[in-house]
Amino acid sequence: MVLDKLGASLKDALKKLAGKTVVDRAAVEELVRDLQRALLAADVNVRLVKGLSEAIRTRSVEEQPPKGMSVREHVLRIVYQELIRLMGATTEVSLQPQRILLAGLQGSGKTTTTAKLARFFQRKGMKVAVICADTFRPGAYDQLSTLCRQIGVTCYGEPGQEDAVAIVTRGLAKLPESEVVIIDTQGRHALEKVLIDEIIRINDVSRADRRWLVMDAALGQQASEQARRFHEAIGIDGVIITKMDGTAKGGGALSAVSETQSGIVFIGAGETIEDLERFDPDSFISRLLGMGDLKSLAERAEEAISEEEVDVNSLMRGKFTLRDMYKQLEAINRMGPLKQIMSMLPLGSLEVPSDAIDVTSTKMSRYRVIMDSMTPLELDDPNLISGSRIHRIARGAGASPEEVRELLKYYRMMQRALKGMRGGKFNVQRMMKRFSGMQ
Ligand SMILES: Nc1nc2c(ncn2[C@@H]2O[C@H](COP(=O)(O)OP(=O)(O)OP(=O)(O)O)[C@@H](O)[C@H]2O)c(=O)[nH]1
Ligand SMILES: [Mg+2]
Repeated sequence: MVLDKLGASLKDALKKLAGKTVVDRAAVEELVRDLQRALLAADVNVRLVKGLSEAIRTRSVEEQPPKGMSVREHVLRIVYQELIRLMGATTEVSLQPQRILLAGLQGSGKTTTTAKLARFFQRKGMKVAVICADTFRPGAYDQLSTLCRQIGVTCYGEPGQEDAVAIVTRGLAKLPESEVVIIDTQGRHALEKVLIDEIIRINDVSRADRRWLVMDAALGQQASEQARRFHEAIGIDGVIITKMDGTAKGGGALSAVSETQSGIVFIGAGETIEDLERFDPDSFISRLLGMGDLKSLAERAEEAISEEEVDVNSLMRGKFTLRDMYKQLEAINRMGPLKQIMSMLPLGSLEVPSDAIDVTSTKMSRYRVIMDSMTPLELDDPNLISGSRIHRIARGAGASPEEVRELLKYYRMMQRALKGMRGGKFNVQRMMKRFSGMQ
């Protein structure tokens, strides 16, 4: 896996959060600092790291956890979503006939990637050809044609010819049969004007369908500037990051993609023609964090939200019965035992403090059992419940009268909290958090 080190430190940061008994502002702040450290060490753009930190802070405080999701899971989910956002858009690779123009600085891996891409489309059953439009590097045509020979792909070039634009025009005219044509261009060691001017002209004459920027993963912080300049020149609609196998600093190139308003299309992680991988932000982050399952946790939360059961309107009118509270407890239960959810997170060998999990979920299920032995009338109007009813309910539930009183106390606390909240944002989850604070 590329970026192992970044993955490890991100995982550590999340483990630390998972191990906390309470997830409050201070815990979020600590998490943000840990994430910053990890991302900056991998050379992720400073401005982007700041943006991500802000987003995590604000969203953790302002957004309400989806029904049935704990604050801890809510924060983890936000982190996950923001990391994905950092990776830019999800890209599509069309399998229609198309012309692809590759741009990039010297040595970024354009020529190698041209052959890798030819292989990719060839494997999809498409007829592929490439054009060597690099008139700058000596032996550029030989390098590309040698690679193409290995995979039986046509390579058009005119060694000795100096006009790259003319080569592209003639090449395209000679390759009418090809469904995919990939154009390899020259690279310079810096963003010289000649380089930019030429790529603009090649882009025009080739009428390229895709303009992909090839960037070396080791670029670090300079990656953003480079991406921006190429984007201004020809409008980059996808980035290919090469040499991800050889650096711990790939975060710079990975995050530079946000400068182009596009996404990472492929990742090169090796020198052979087969070493090209499609890039999907979601699965990349999941793999990086070692939490393939976090995605399914997020999906479960979406489901829980869509099964909206509590009549928010009646709650807003001030009517909050034990029945509503029961539904809340059920929603939480539907998410599965907290323990199971925690086990989906990348905690590895970490022991989650059991009082953070067990007491809360045990108490929740106790409360549900107690409510099961109440009459419908009592559930709708908890004020009816006093003296002898308390004893009856307790007996029916195999509980002590004390427990029933505790439940009623909790109910009143929630009711009060709701009244105080009317007109403001409705957040049963936050109340559920107080629930765990009551232990
Ligand atoms: N390890 C590794 N090496 C790579 C990868 N991609 C390219 N390389 C190597 O990087 C070096 C430069 O690659 P080229 O494809 O020649 O780069 P270029 O952008 O065409 O360079 P110029 O034509 O000079 O601008 C070569 O030695 C490649 O083998 C990769 O994903 N991993
Ligand atoms: Mg080259």
